[in-house]
This record gives sequence, structure tokens and C-alpha cells, in this order.
Amino acid sequence: MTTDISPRQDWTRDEIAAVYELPLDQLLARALAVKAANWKDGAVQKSQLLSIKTGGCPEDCGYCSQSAKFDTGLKAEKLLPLDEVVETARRAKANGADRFCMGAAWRSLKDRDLPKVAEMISAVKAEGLETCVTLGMLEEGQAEALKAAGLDYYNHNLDTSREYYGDVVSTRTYDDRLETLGRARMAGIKLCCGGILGMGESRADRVGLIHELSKLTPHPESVPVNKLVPIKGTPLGNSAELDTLELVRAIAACRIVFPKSWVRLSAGRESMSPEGQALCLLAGANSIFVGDRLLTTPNPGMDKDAKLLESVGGSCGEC
Ligand code: SAM
Ligand code: DTB
Ligand code: SF4
Repeated sequence: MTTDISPRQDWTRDEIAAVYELPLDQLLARALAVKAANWKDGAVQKSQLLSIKTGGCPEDCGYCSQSAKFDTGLKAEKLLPLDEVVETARRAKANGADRFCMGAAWRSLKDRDLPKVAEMISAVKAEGLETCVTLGMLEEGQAEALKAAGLDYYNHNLDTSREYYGDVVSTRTYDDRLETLGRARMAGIKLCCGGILGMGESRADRVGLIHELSKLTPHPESVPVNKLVPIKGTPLGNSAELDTLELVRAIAACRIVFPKSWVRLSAGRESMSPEGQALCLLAGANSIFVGDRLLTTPNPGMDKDAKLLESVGGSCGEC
């Protein structure tokens, strides 16, 4: 079995489907072999999120608590002050996070907000953390300014397949997403780009998402795999819960297709058993969101994560 392969951009959709649908034991064996060959120390990367600008977003992403188009009960807030961001980043680092990801509920970054966000990036970087932001679409020149401030990663997800995208979001296109990803990449920023499972999409859509991601050259350095956190009041608030083994298959397929990328078991852990999460880590995920909040919803938190990482043989950041 070839495992220590260079990342390939020429995967066909059929090839990815064939991997995704292997008998589970063969799929896991292959993912584990790729992981062992490419990630020798087995470490689990820990990112912590902070919503720096919450709610009131003009976009209509059908999964999101922060869209102004849906009545989710979330109160819109202004951009957080710098000292609050730095204080949270410091605590995140003390609790074992190595990357700090700041999210804003914006359709796109406005030039008037750029200096404040740039200040936040520089200050978080000065605390010794990797920096990541997710601010919506970027206009020309903005990615360069973020990079100059010390930005390591830009998070911008493709979310699902090209075909299913229009069923989830109507206020922007798949190509808009790809354009922003291109701008971040051209400025020398690493990409964090993945999607959400459990939005009523088919397995073919999940394969389609992985295929679209595999065409990005180079591959995104981080691939977040989110399980939908159903939000009351959104169009997807009553979606049927995703089967854990389907998530495991998607993660294993990502490990095989993106051998050198961080694959993150992202949103949705709060609704999973410890065993289900452990299986995702065994299937090839090597990154999680730590802390007791994601952006607007709860996350397991330090004590549960220490147990989880201990159970799969990783370190908990304190031990
Ligand atoms: N406004 C920016 C944007 O959409 O690019 C950044 C923030 S947005 C909340 C970041 C990502 O979080 C989305 O692209 C989506 O993949 C993920 N996300 C948002 N709500 C979610 C939910 N309820 N369940 C799972 N993932 C979610
Ligand atoms: C990503 O792929 N997942 C994160 C991060 N990138 C920004 C966001 C998850 C949000 C989950 C729902 C919430 O807390 O609002
Ligand atoms: Fe706005 Fe981002 Fe939420 Fe979409 S996912 S509604 S762009 S905050």
C-alpha cells in the first residue's frame, strides 16, 4: 500500500467515491497507514475560536445562527475591543491551544475594519500563537494587509458540493468562495478550508466537496470537517442527525486525499459520544477546536478533551 505519497491534485470524483465507499476496515486501515507515514508524532493540533463580531450578518447561510435573515434569538454585537481579544487568546494559550481563530459575522471585510482586525492579528501573534481569521469575502489588497499583520491562516469553507451549495446559501456563489481563497493564497496565507456534513446532502455531495477541495493547489493546509450544529430558527434547524460512521468515512477519506494537511474534527463534537469522537481521531483527524465555545455554540471544553486525548493516547496539553 502506498502511503507516503505527495498530495495529488488529479483525484477524480470516482476515485474519491471509491475510497469513501471502501469496506470500513479497509478504509480505516488505509487512512491509518497514511497518517502513520506522514504524521509520525501523532500529535493533535488544538485551535481555539473566538467570535470577534457576532450576529447581524446579511448572508443567508442556511446553517448559521448569525444570519440576520433568520430569527435565531442571537443578539448582534459590535466588534470586540482589542484587550478582550488578547486576554482570551492568552487564556487559550495557557489552556494548551496553539492556534487562535477569530471569526466575524461579515459578508466581506470592509476596509474601515481592516486596521482593527490587523491589530488583533499582530497582538495574538505576539502572544506566541498561530493566527487564523474568518471574515467573509476578501477584496483585492486586503489579504496582503492581513498577511503583513502576521496572519498565518485564512478560514473560508466551501461547505458542500458545487451542486448542493445553492440549496444552502443564495447570497453568494461557489465561485465567490474560490475567488477569496485564491486571494488569500496569492498573498502567501495558508488556507483553512473544509465544509459541513449533515445538512441533508447526499454521500455524492460529500464526495463532491472533497473533490473540489482536492483541486486546490496546493491543498488547504487545514481541512475542517464540521458536523452541523442544528440551530433553531434556521432552515437547517430540523435536519436529521448525521450518522457518526458517515463522519468517520468522510474524515478517513480526507486523511487519504489530503495526506499532509491538518484534518480537523470541528463543530458538532458536543452532540457526539466520546467513543464517536475517538473513532474520528483514529480515522485520521489530527486537529480539534478546544475551549468551551465555538463561535456561538458550546464545545466540550478542557476536562472532557483531556480525557478524549488521553483515551486515544495523545497529550492533554497539561500532562
Ligand atoms: N462569515 C464568515 C464566513 O462565512 O466565511 C466567517 C464565519 S462562518 C460562521 C465560518 C464557518 O463556520 C462557515 O463557513 C461554516 O462552515 C461553519 N459553521 C457555521 N455555522 C455552523 C453550524 N451551525 N454548524 C456547523 N458549522 C457551522
Ligand atoms: C470552521 O470550519 N468551523 C468553525 C470555524 N471554521 C470558524 C466555526 C464553527 C461554528 C459552529 C457554530 C457556532 O458556534 O456558531
Ligand atoms: Fe454570515 Fe458567515 Fe454565518 Fe454565512 S456563515 S451567515 S457569511 S456569519
